[in-house]
Amino acid sequence: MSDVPFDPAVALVVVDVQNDFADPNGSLSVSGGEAVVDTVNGLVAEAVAAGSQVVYTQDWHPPITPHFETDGGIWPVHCVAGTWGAEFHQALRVVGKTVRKGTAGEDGYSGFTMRDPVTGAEHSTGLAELLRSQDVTHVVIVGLATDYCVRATALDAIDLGFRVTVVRAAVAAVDVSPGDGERALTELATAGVSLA
Ligand code: VGL
Repeated sequence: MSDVPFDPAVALVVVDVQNDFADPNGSLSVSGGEAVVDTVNGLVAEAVAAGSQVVYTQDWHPPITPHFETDGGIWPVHCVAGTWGAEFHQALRVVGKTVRKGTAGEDGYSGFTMRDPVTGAEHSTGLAELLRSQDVTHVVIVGLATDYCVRATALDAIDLGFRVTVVRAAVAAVDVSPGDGERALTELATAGVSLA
């Protein structure tokens, strides 16, 4: 059992537990990514038992997007819509709705908002509206990767007025520079995120 106080006003948000990040053969495989799947599944079971809803995000890119280094961005091609890399890790327990991001070529770091990499315009993925329609006030964020999509999702959740908890044992970092994941967690704590 975790010490996360799940109840119906809490939602578990499972960020990007997709093959390209979580599988060792993924194109942007996160070290320790596969190891969080069991921990996430345990939290999913706790959330369901307590009446919390579980929502999943998926990075869902077109094959050509300025997000990818092949088109001027910084990332290897990953999570292309409809491919194996974009599918959830086969061991992930999926029991709730899925919100996709990056679908129109935007930078899709946050589960809440997408940003056009050319114009900078931001728009909602629909996640905040979905959670608010269920009277959710507190989001518990887990998944991949600590220093990108978990970080961006947690910061947006704070800005949107949610209470936010990130479960350390259920996240893993890209760590482009060693320590990026730990620095992201420190930044989140400073921004008001509880670390469990
Ligand atoms: C992510 C890098 C690029 C993530 C997504 O899911 O954290 N990281 N795109």
